[in-house]
Amino acid sequence: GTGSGTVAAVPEENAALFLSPVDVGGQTLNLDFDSGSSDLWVFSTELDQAKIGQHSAFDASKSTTFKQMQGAQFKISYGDGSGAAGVVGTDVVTIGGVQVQNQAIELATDVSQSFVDDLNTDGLVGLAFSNLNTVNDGTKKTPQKTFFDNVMGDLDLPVFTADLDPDGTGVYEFGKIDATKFEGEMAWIPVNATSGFWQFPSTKFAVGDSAFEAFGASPAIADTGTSLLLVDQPIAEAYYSAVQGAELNQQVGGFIYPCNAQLPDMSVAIGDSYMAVIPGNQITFATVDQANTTCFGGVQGNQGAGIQIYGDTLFKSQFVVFNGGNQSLGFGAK
Ligand code: 0ZP
Repeated sequence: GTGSGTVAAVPEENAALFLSPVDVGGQTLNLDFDSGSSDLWVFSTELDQAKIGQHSAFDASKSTTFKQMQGAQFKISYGDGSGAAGVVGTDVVTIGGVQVQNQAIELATDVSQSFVDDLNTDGLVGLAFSNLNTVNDGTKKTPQKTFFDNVMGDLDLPVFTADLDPDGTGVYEFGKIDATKFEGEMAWIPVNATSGFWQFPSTKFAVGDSAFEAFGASPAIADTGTSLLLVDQPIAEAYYSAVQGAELNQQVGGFIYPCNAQLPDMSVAIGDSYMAVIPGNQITFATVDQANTTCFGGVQGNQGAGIQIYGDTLFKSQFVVFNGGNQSLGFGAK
């Protein structure tokens, strides 16, 4: 077996995303680990040089282990409107010492402008369930396995863990649970994987000390590829009604408030019995003006999307285990 492995999660764009070095056929790329999608795609030399710019791009002709997958294509669009499309092959992929011999690698022949502009991200590693993978043979879907699906059976434990740091470099680990990284007992919750996401119920919340139940709250998913904590709109409204001077600003696209406001903690239920607490002082996501007087929160509404997306705002205060064996999530405060 492969055992286990550790790889850095380096913050980029004011910690709006995290990048990790990944070896594809002997070439190192900086990829965004995304538990909200299931495609491993990379900038490739098949892209226009103008779009590659300063990115590292995978050159299949320089890899002795790359095999093309005849006729296979991929096309993915993300929640934020960005996307990529291209051709497909397999190669040896190594992450933190953990290796997969025949990993499906999707080579972008086109990427949306946001990826051109984001100079550090060379692609994504999808870590949701493999049924969401977008590879097709030109006629029908032919979903390929994610890196985690491929390596799971070789790991000491069928898990990967996310330990994103609120103000520095964190780690992703495969095959082990480092119990020194969180406090107390881990809370486990089964996931409903039929949607392809790491999905679980979350119907209780607290703003500071005042707890409430939101009957009919949308299911939540654990998504390392989303920067913010996106809760049902009424929950976000309840949170910001406790913040002096907060308002929903359509131009900015979310709730803003004076940067000198005291932010209450936000707690979200993970299943029935565990409340994950995000400290108020970790909720400011960014400033929105030159003078740094107006701030944009890391908790925002999902604008009626019908799903709550728990992104990096949550991962910065929680150590999270993704267990592919019994399909569950483990949460520990840190
Ligand atoms: C992000 O969180 C962006 C940042 C971002 C986007 C939009 C509005 C924002 C407002 C405030 C703050 C951040 C915002 C990530 C990001 C950060 C920094 C620089 C970036 C430069 C370019 C592009 C993205 C940057 N995006 C989420 C997202 O789409 C927004 C979102 N999430 C909407 C849910 N709904 N994340 C995807 C991975 C991204 C893609 C990774 C772009 C970075 C590059 C997925 O995790 C989302 C997932 C949605 C699903 C869970 C409902 C998805 O689209 N999966 C694809 C599957 C296709 C379903 C089969």
